[in-house]
Amino acid sequence: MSAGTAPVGDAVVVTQIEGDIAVVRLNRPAKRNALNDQAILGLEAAFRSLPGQVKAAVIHGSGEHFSAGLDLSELVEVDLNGAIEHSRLWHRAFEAIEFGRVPVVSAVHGAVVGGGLELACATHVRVAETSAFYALPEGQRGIFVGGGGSVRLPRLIGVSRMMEMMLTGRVYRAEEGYNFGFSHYVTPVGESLAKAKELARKIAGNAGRTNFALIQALPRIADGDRAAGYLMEALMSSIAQDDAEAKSRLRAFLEKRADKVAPQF
Ligand code: 1HE
Repeated sequence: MSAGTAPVGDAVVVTQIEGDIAVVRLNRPAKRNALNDQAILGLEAAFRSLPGQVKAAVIHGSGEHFSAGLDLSELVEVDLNGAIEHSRLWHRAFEAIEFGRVPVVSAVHGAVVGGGLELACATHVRVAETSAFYALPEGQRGIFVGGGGSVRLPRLIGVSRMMEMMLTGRVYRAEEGYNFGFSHYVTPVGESLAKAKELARKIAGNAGRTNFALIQALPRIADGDRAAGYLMEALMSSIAQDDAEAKSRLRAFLEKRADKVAPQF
């Protein structure tokens, strides 16, 4: 078994608190972590109720795959109103991840497809095992992305590549996905979770206001117009700088007590 571990009880989403990080696990390996309503509601609840001590989180999946995407058995009988509600439910849950209180690192392996890929793309840092593969089979199933994929993926990989993936059913491998932005790291099989936890711990050690600026202000600045962006940046950088935490970190560097920037080969 790779990044996944044995399922715990019946919960579809399991959260464990490890010091200042939360580890959230999709726990439906028999269905390849296909995302049913229970899983989406479980993710939303997990990210909306993180204890105050938690400063960063990790998401990963039990079994041989990160996620097979939407549980297709839930879609067959849904009418138009139900379908809109369903998509809006996913939007709320994934917004709770992307614009929640803490930065989130995903550890992915095996299938990272459809809604599973949309979920991974709602996280801030993605670590993929060499077993990971990416696809948007919605195109072949006669549907469209509904979990925010049309908003998030073009920003990561471009409209053209997303269109090609959906039109042709293209499956990309881990290294290919790394090259165009699906993941920031590629690890050997079985090592993504440890790497994701290491990164989450590092992120948890950042100044709180810096993490806030990165997950709340930066994406809004990037989405908005330049003039508003410069203003927001001036405000955000001043707010971060004004904190005692920033002042003590700056002093530590000037007094040669802080790490230098060093390449990690
Ligand atoms: C499922 C699902 C699912 C597996 N919904 N039940 N996603 C897809 O179109 C991907 C569909 N799944 C697959 O292509 C494959 O299952 C995998 C490549 C992910 C894994 O293959 P494998 O051989 O390891 O597993 P399997 O034998 O195909 O599946 C094991 C069980 O999980 C089986 O059920 P069982 O009762 O026969 O044991 C499968 O039916 C079940 N299963 N994937 C329901 N997706 C908000 S919009 C988002 C829109 C989308 O995400 S569309 C893309 C959906």
